[in-house]
Amino acid sequence: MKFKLYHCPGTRSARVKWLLHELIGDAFEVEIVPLLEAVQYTPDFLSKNPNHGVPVLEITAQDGNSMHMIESGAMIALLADSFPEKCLAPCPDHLSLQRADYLQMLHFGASWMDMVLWQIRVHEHILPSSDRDPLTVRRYRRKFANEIEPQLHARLATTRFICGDTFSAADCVIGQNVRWARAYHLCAHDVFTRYLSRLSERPAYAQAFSDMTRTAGPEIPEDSPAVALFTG
Ligand SMILES: N[C@@H](CCC(=O)N[C@@H](CS)C(=O)NCC(=O)O)C(=O)O
Repeated sequence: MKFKLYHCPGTRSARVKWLLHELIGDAFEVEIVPLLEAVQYTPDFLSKNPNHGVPVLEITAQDGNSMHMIESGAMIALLADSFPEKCLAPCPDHLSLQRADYLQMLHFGASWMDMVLWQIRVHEHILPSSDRDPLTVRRYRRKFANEIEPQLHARLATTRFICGDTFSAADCVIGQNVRWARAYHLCAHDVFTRYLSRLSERPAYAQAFSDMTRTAGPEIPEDSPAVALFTG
């Protein structure tokens, strides 16, 4: 199998880049998709992902057939299971509580937690100012602080990683989300600082995030063509 990741630094595609580095080092191709230049809305990119987002993971089989995966949670789950010798996911061969907890945290990160952060992002940084809804931002900031953060805090106060004392692929999702949340001044407690510092000791983590050169904040420049094309 060959892998090619369509990626934009500082976005959800870093989750998948991180896991690929954990699993296969540098043995995959990366194509940068400059989201601010609206490349995700070109016909060529839309033919790969009609939802106009990164990550896209192109998987090419030995017979030359290929497909595009367009959901980061599915990519993480598939990749971790595909390299069992790396031990980044509890074994799928039999039903175990560890496997149930791991899948639950992976999907909690890629769907529920992600959804809350995305609402904040959309209404604080992406929509044109006339379309932004401060009530939505307040609601989801409150939801994150009162419901999401305490669940993560309770886990990380007693274990080194999100599913216990062993690093798993679920940490690639939750860890990237915690970084994302901190850019919005959420997950500010020391327990999250210590979690990120444990994660950052991993060479694959450093590789995944080393391409983040943007020094500007999370705001999208008003003159980016992506603003007018953005659909939510
Ligand atoms: N559910 C998707 C969400 C992907 C997504 O929304 N990616 C954002 C970057 S973090 C994107 O590419 N947005 C560009 C756009 O919607 O125009 C996943 O996690 O794989």
